[in-house]
Amino acid sequence: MAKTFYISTPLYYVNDVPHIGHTYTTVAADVMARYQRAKGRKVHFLTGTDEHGQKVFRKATERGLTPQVHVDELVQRFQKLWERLDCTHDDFIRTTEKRHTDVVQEVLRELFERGDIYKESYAGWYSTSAERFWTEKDVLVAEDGTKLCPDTQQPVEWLEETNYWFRMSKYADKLRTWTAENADWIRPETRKNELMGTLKKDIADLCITRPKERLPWGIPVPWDSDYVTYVWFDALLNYITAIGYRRDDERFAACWPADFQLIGKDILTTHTVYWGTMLLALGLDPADCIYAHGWWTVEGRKMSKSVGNVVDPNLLVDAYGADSVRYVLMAEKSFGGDGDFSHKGFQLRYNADLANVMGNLLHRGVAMSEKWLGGVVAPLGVITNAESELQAEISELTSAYDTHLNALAYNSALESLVNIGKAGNKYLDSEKPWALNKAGDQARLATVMRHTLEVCRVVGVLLAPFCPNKSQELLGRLGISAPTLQDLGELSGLQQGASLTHGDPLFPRMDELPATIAAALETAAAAAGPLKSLGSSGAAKAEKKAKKSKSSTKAEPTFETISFEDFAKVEIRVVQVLSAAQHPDADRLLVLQVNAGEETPRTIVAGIASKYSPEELVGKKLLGVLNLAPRKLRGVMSQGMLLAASGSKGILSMASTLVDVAPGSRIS
Ligand code: ME8
Repeated sequence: MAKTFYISTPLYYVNDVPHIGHTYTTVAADVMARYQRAKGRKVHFLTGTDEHGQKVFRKATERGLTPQVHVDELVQRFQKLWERLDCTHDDFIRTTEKRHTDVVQEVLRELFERGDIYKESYAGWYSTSAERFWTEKDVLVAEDGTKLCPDTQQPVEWLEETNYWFRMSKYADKLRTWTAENADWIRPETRKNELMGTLKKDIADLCITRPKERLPWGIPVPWDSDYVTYVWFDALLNYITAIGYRRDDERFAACWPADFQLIGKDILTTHTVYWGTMLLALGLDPADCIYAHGWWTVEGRKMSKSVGNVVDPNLLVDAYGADSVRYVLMAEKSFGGDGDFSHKGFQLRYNADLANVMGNLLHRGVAMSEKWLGGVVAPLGVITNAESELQAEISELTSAYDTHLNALAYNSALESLVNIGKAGNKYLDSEKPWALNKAGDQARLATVMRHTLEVCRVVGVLLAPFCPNKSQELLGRLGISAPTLQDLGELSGLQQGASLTHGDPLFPRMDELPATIAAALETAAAAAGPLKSLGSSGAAKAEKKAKKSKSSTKAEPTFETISFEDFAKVEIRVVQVLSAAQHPDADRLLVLQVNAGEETPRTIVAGIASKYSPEELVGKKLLGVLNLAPRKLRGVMSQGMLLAASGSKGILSMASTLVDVAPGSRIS
């Protein structure tokens, strides 16, 4: 049976609001899936959502919903977005589906029975943000001594727990050999080098469960109901459970190994070291190629909910249309490298490639044929050097497009496509059909217009994987209903005499940003504005006020302003006091255990003993700064700071919220 071309995206965390990062990977996979289908390959394109884990459970609880109801609702945001972006995935898998969970349990049992999974107690640095343990040598140490998760750069905490472990170390050598022998397994080269660095170090065993009492929302370990599998061991297996592993051997054999597994560079280790060893343990080969693409920033900054610069792809589709979004994302940066998204950049790219080159060529070709040749596809006529040269150039660019696209060099493929459009425009400029018309040379005029339209056809066909709707419209205007990649290099594929349709510009120039985008940018600027725009005039006003106050009886406090971005960095959350005790070595201090909405309680040491007794604080919901670097206060490590109103005589009141809200709620 012929091998099915199998391409996958990561399973996105269902809790996250889909943004241009997710869109980028899924559109890249879709472009490739469409291109392979156009080449006649049978394709399986898989995407989906990762639906288990602590964060999902916590969010569902906050909303007063069961986790399943919560994820059933949230998954639609991804499903609807992919529909709006015309993504043609053949399957959308959710890790909560039975077809997945059943097979995960089967795999777990098999690995356990053969000794590749074992139970052991462990103490290590636990990262709540990455939901995984790290060893002492893995963790990063901040300047102030705080230990940080190497993946998320968030603080880690010391945790001791009994869990099940996968013997990843046992398969490390096999993975090293696999990496050495399969040059294309990890791409691009930078990521491969990164992996080689990781593989030079010892590979430890992998903790693959969490106690159910700490993480109730996961796939139960089949032989021990006190445990559930940990997110990665569950989620990674989707790539094979979705294609019939242990359920449909024929289908599985046709698809696996995957041709491409597309991921972002953030999840390289999990997809190489974890996933690679898991597959080797199951006696399966890793994918042919895992491509870890680069990272998008937005308007020069890391995308972040707290900064408020997360770009909603729905807004982009509303304003620019799905095809333009797909095109610009794929054209704006090299696949392996990082790139910055800006609306100005979007407009420039759209105008430069789509409006000025491809749209313009089509407009010229059809308008001139209408004006001088009755609005039909003219005969090829007598070929001169100009057509032979054009033919050679188009053939070369078409094959460059193919080479680039096969190598996932999307932006280079599009560069070749734009160059095809440019070659068509250049040909038209140099052959001057207006002069031929004036001179009454109808035969030569027909040849030139026909060849111009032939270039439009090539543009239309090669645009299809990126801009499926515009491509269809373009080709429809040339009288083509079933485009094909066959004979693309030949400038003779149109039907002589077919009617041409002029219509509105295919890619109208965008001289101004769409109103909705301009409004969204204004709102974002206003949100960040008041503090930022204080700038010099605000500072001058504050200074004036300060000077004035010197002469008055009571000085008004003056403040040094901070930027909105600085404020956004502070994580203030509602914390509930679980227990409180006097500090063993300081009368002034209390040592509190608080629930901050995380998996384990935090210890906070606070200088509030003069105002509050330990007993009266238990159960109270207070406000705490959680991302202050942990520090020792008289020998006890404090993982945050409580907020309180204070006056000249010390603490007046602890700060809290007006109504009862859940621990972990963010104050912003
Ligand atoms: O990691 N630039 O899911 P996730 C480019 N559930 N791509 C980006 C991006 C950015 N700024 N931000 C996100 C998970 N992505 C796990 C995966 S797989 C079995 C489990 C894209 O929702 C990129 O593809 O955090 C990245 O790898 C992925 O979204 C992470 O998605």
